[in-house]
Amino acid sequence: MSAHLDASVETPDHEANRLSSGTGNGDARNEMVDSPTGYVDSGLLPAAAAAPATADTKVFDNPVGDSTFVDISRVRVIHRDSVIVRVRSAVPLTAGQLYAFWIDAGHGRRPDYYVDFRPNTGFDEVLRRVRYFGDRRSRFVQCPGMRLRADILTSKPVSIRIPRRCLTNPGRVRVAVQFKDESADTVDWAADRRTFGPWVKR
Ligand SMILES: [Ca+2]
Repeated sequence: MSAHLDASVETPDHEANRLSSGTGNGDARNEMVDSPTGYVDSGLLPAAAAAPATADTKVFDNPVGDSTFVDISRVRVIHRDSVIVRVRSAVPLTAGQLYAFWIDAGHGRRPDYYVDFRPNTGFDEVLRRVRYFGDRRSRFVQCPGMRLRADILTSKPVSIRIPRRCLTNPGRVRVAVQFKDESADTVDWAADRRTFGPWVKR
């Protein structure tokens, strides 16, 4: 994957944003291997490469009982070589829930990336590029190494892991999370509706 660290990319945001249907992901991944498209902001590459293996972690709690069928209780954001988000639910995970994450990678005050998924299902290693909450454009960023986990058979947190290179190696990130019960149409947000948790530095 180091082949993707191409410092010659001038506009990584745009270069990395590839129009995609979201299907045929295997082909898209192969395309990426052959492509010089980089995810890394060339200006940040030397500093990122020399950075010590430090990490920052922020935890923010969410009220229990503020929603039905879905109920976030705690969010932990870890900023290492990947951004890892673990979300505790106060109620058991069930089929028919949708877990949505918005990531602000520091490019202005709005979200930059979005991903959602359902429990116990496969997923494509793809992030959606967004400009604001509710943005549903079909602009995607291939993100090899991304992991999305939600298992209704365990009590483990819902978690995502997104390599920093997919986010153009941000110096800090913050995350907003929404759990939705699609049949009951109830939602719970953390930190709050369309509101991010604290910044988490690298
Ligand atoms: Ca809650």
